[in-house]
Amino acid sequence: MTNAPDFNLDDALDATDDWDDFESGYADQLVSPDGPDPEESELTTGEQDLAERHALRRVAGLRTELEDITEVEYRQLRLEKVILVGVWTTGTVADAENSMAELALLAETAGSEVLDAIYQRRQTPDPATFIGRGKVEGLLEIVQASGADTVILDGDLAPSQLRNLEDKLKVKAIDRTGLILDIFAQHAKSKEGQAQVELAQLNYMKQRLRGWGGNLSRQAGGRVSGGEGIGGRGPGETKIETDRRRINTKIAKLRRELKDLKSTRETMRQERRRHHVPSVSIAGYTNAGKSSLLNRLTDAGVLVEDSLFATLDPTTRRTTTRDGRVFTMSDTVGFVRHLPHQLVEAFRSTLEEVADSDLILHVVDGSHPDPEGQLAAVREVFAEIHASKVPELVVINKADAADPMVIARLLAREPHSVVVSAKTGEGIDEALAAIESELPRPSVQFESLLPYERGDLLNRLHQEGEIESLEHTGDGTLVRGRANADLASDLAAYPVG
Ligand SMILES: Nc1nc2c(ncn2[C@@H]2O[C@H](COP(=O)(O)OP(=O)(O)OP(=O)(O)O)[C@@H](O)[C@H]2O)c(=O)[nH]1
Ligand SMILES: [Mg+2]
Repeated sequence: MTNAPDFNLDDALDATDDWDDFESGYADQLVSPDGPDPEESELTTGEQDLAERHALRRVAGLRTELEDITEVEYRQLRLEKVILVGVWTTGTVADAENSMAELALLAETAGSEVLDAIYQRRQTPDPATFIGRGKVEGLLEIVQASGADTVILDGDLAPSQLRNLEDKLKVKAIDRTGLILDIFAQHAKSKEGQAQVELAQLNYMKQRLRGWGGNLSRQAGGRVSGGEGIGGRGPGETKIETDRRRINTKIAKLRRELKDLKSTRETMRQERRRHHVPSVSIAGYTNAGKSSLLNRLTDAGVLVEDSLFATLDPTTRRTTTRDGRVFTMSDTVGFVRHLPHQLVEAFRSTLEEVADSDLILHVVDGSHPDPEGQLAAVREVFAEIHASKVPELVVINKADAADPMVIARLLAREPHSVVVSAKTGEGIDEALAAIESELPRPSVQFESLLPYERGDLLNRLHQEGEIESLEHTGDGTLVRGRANADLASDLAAYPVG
């Protein structure tokens, strides 16, 4: 026995009570977008608001074509025709539709064509099939009528739920986590980024393997064969059929590699600390304009794209305040609601840099339908990576495209914020001034008379310290200002008078 799965698919299916025997006679009602879901009414006895609760709704006006991506990219990326499926448990209709719109963007970013999007109101997702079991029949008809080859579920599903859906629908079923992992796999460029994504994917697949018991190789359903499309990139499903042990070996190897890569970065970080160079991290929701802002603030020239998770590999630029103090500014991977835990774990060393910085520029897209939701989602990740203690300056971006009422609402809610447009340059000077005043200041006040042969100390002062006054005298340079403790102790060798 190379693997000892304690999971038995048949038992698991039995545990989903009447799944196999379930006779749905409701197909007609189910296809209608607002039809009731009689099968769930037993669960919610007394609830009369059935039409609302059980509606299998279509998301109105959802974009189904990749509008702003070129034909070439479109052909290259378009691998699947997908149907999005959500379960709406709490919140307003607008929340549910925003969530589905985001799922649609994610799917398009992964290269899919979204044919349809439906969601159902339920108290909790069905343990066997996520959406109500009766609704699966309706979904099957939509799948068949539209020619979809994949359904994407808006949630983090149990392996058995995905499996049940695949069995019923005869097409591939992917959850939100799998979709996001797939985008990361497509976008990772650096060695470290690729290793991080692969680690996250393997951890995700490892859990799925256990779920599928003896059937270790996940079969892609429908027209999509293994190795292609969402969930098939990266480590490659064809390679994982042997056993979990191979995955574990690979995970251990990746962890070692990542540790080595981390130590290189750690050295750089220590070097920066030794020289007391303050660091600023640009963080925020994906597509908020973080890379655009870095470009604006430092001429970094990094990739900007109207796509989710365009940036995966962090970029750090050395820059200076207008009075000449050196600091670094880094752009990093964007966050998203319910960022898969596997990714947070795998990207921990990248994210530690955010937690370790002196200031976080929290960029939020002021033109997004739910900027407050984005701020909250990002702060959840800050808490998870222990970055909540780092001073945060909120940068409300895309002022050129945002509703002034929304900007006013955000300003009232986030008093420590600046409003900018990385696109037009509006507010950038104010943002720079705010950043400069937030940077940690050298701690020691000093006054020295530096002999002219100590130009090196004067140089360091320009870079690491703050010079309040400087005068060239017959005996040397008379200089007064603030310096960090190290530099101040060197300067103390040259007291005035
Ligand atoms: N209208 C407008 N669009 C902007 C502004 N800033 C950025 N954008 C656009 O927003 C999209 C995303 O910009 P990026 O800078 O790539 O965003 P990001 O936060 O780095 O995104 P990821 O790396 O994908 O997480 C691009 O299409 C930008 O052109 C702005 O101030 N106004
Ligand atoms: Mg970016």
